[in-house]
This record gives sequence, C-alpha cells and structure tokens, in this order.
Amino acid sequence: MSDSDAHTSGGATDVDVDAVVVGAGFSGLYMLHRLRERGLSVRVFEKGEEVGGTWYWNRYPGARCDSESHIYCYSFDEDLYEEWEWTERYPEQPEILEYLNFAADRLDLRRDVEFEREVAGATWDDDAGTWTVELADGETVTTRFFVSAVGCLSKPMKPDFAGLETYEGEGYHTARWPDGGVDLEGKRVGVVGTGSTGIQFISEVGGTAEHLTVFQRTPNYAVPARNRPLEDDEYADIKANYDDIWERARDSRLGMPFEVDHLHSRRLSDEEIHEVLEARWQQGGFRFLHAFEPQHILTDAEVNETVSEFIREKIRAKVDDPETAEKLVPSDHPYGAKRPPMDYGDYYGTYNRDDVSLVDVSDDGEPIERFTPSGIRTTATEYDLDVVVFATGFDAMTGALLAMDIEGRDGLTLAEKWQHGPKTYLGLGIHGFPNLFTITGPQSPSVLTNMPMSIEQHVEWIDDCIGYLDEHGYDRIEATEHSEEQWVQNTNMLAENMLFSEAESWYRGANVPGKPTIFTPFPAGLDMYRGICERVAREDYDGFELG
Ligand code: N01
Repeated sequence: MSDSDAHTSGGATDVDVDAVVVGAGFSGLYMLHRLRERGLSVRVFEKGEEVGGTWYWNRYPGARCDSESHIYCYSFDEDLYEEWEWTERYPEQPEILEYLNFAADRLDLRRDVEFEREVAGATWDDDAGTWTVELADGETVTTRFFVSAVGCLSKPMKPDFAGLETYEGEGYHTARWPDGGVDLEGKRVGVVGTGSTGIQFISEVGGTAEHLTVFQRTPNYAVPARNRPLEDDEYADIKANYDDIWERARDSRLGMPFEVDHLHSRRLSDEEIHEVLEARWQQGGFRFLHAFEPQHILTDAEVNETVSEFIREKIRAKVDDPETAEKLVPSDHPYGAKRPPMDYGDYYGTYNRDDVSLVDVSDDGEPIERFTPSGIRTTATEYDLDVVVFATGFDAMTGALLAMDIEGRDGLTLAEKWQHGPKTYLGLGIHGFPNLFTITGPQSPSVLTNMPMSIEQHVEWIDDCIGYLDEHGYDRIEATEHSEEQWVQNTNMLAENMLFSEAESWYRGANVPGKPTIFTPFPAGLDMYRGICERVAREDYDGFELG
C-alpha cells in the first residue's frame, strides 16, 4: 500500500497505515518483518542514514559487542543464521552493521524504512482510536499502532561541564563518532569516562595518540573478553547445534546459553571457589558471570565480595605502579551492580605505558573544575588537550522515548506521567497510552540480557497481541493502572533484594543529573519474564483492557 492511501483494518478506523515503528535497529527491523508477514501496512521511521540503530551510531574505535557473536543475531530465521558467518568470538561494530544490512536485504525490509526521518512526537485520538505521529519535517501520519523501537541506550549523555563552550579543541561523544573516523595520531587526547565504552576505546587507542589522558571518576571491574577468531570446526559445531543453543538461551536468565558451574558457592571451600573463578576468568566474557548462578552473585553480598576481590587482585597484578593500580581498583560498588564491562585488549596493562596516564577525578582525587580553551582544568592542575572524547554514556532506558513528545489519553504526556520515574506494565504497555508498544521498554529485562533474545521475545509478543486484537475484533489495548502499579512495585521489590541499589548506575538513572532514581530493568531474568508474558497472553491479555 502506498504512503498516502487511507486504510481500514481491524476496527472501523481510517488510518494512513496500520503501524508506525520508530527505529530500524534489531527491534524495529524484526517488528517490521513480523507485522508485514501478518499483512499489516507498516512505516518505519529511522533517524540515521541506514539500518543498525545502536550499531549505526556507535562507531568509535574499539566498538564491539559483549555478547558472543553466534548468539548476537536473530534466531527466528534459520536461513539467516545458517548463511551468515561471524569472524570473531565477539562481533565488531562494522560486522554487526553489515549483518543487519544483510538481514534487511534478505527480508526485503528496506522498502518500508524511511531514513533520516525523525519522529518528533505522537498524539492519541481517543475518539478515533488512532495515533497521529508527527515527523520532525512536519509530516503527520495516522496509525492504529505506535511501536517504539528506539533502544535503551540511544540518547547520548554529555555532562554539562562548566566552560565547555570555551574549549577550542576537537570534542566527540563516542555515540556520535564521525563516520570517517578521527585521526588521533600525534595528538594529546583526553577521555572522560571508564564505563564499557571508555574501556573499549582506551584499550584500542592507547599508544596511538601522542598522549592519552584518562579522566576516571569511578573505577570499574573489567573482565577479559578473550576475543579471537572463530575456528572453522568450532563454528561448524555451533551451526550443528543451533536449535539447542537457542532453546537454552531463551530459557536462561541472561538470554545466553551458558551452563553455570555451581548454583551457589555454599559448601565450596575458598580454594574451590577460587578455582572455579580462575577457570571462568580464563574463559572470559559473560561466561565469568556464570561461575555461579548469576542471580546468586547479584544477591549474596558475601559471594559477591569474593568475586569482586578476585577481580581486584587481577587488576593489581596487571598494573606496575601500585598507586595507579589502587586508583583502578573499584571499591565503591559490588561487581555486577553496574553493567560489567569487558576488556578486549589489555585495558589495565595500557596504564603501564608512558604515553597513557590516569587522572582520578573522583571527589577523593582532583575533580574536573571546568573546560578551558586549551583543555580540562581539575582542582589540581590543567591538562592541555587537542581532542576530548566523551565516553560519558547515555540517558538510558527512558531518554530516547521521552525525546519524543508523546501525548496519550486525556492530554497526558509521557513526560508528565514519568516525571517521578518510568511506569509500565511488563515494559510493553503504558496505562493512559493505548495501542503504544515499547520494545525493550523500562521494567523489561532488556539491558540485563543478551539483547536480540529479549527483542525477539518482545516483538513476537507484540505481534501475537495485535493478531489477537484483530481476530477478536478489538480496536485497542491499554494496560490497566492496577496492573502497571503492581508491575512497577514488583520490579522495584525484586531489585531491592539484589545488590543493584549499591551502585550509582545508569540502571537506576543515577548518571543523569536530576533524573529520578529508580531501578529500571526487570531483574529476575528473561526466563521468568517470558513465562509471565506467556501467561498474560494465554489469559486473554490479563492486566490489559481490550476494547
Ligand atoms: O556509559 P556508562 P558507557 N565527570 O554510563 C563517566 C552498553 N555498552 O557508554 O561511573 C566524569 O557506563 C562515568 O563515571 P561514573 C553497556 O550496557 C555495551 O560506557 O558515573 N566522569 C562512567 O565512567 C554499557 O553499560 C557495549 O562515576 C563522568 C562513564 O562516564 C552502556 O552501554 C559497549 C561524568 C559513563 O559510563 C553504557 O556504557 C559499550 C562526569 N561529569 C557500551 N559523567 C558492548 O556490548 C559521566 N562520567 C560492547
């Protein structure tokens, strides 16, 4: 159907299109595919110039996914994963982008994606039972279903440093890295931030610049990823066992098919615990978190301290200068309470180089006072810098959703509704916002899991739900206030019983000044969450009102 055709489907409503999807990353592309297969007309609006979402924007040196490549892809189409060949254990950004382009071509998705088109907002018309989606260029589109596929980590967060506007050097946020790259050779480069991104970047460019100065506010626990090329026989084995791999990934806490060595550490001696951790350290990546049941590590303070101390000792052993080593050793939060970063090179060893230095900008060190025309001034001294790289993260989970001006029933905006923190039912629906679906929305497992697994579960649930509405002659679906309240309370309660509250993390919105501090992802695992969603659907969308 052409863009301008009026359309009647499901209920009695005239709309331009059945569904509008925002974003053409992993989520938006699969949503398009599913809804189109169902016979719905769909328009996807994508701000970027091509498909990819996160992997389109994050092009900084060293950008790579922490999920292993063989599970960081779609599982719904055997041809896709049989045909595609990953080259390394962890996929690098250009390869993921290539993969998503491959998937888009194979499924013929591009013809329904409109690039460089930003959705400015959407307004619900309660009488008509439709959304009017407003594009930044002024066009409006009416639709029955408005689906957000904007991602959890897509609105960059750049702190409002004093004097930033006076800085005369080059400045780049890692999530908006220029397409053609940045020449760092022979330059004095500063990096602010040592989260997953900063750590990848620093390992990659240490030794490239004339001097690299790392401004670290909080040290982090980086576990070696142990990246390497995928061997032919290993890949053949993966391909022969994909059915089993997907089944185990779907039924797991983290959306990963890894076995745990021990459910918990009780009854193991200190020596045995150490052996288990050492073996997992050698395996690397998220397999380390599976030494014990991940839930156990994130719940039991004592075992967490053992794991945390194990990593601290590893850091101390890597760094030559004991003073620098102590600055790099995290002590303010338990391992896993913040998203654990991975080390793809020799992150800690990088600090042994003469051309790399670490500045502790925590309150106990020399906090950043301001930017100056020539660089960064801390409370102790001034650092002259040709380039400053902001690896300062994202307004996570809600930032990209709230960047759109979304107005629901009775003129209530999403920003008003969420002024004290996000509230959803299952992370999929929002009371007051009928026929709006959020893929990997707040209070769903999303960022605590291997994302494609969570995305597929969400997309399939939404698609099935739309099918159910149409089959039963319903026009609209909306989460009830009660089910939403209970879901939010439930998510908070689960998180409070874990160690997450002991870190000032983006999981809790604590990284963005003024943002309400509330733990946002659903923390009890993809397996449990999937079961809940399946029950809700089975019981005629229990907790939603259909009409
Ligand atoms: O962002 P972050 P990120 N002054 O928020 C510092 C995913 N990801 O882009 O900890 C000084 O984790 C801040 O310091 P502090 C992954 O889920 C995945 O690194 O707040 N410093 C911190 O060090 C990840 O968790 C992959 O004290 C300031 C850093 O900036 C998520 O994205 C790769 C500051 C921000 O760390 C976000 O990671 C990369 C200030 N005013 C990312 N403000 C893969 O899968 C902030 N900081 C590979």
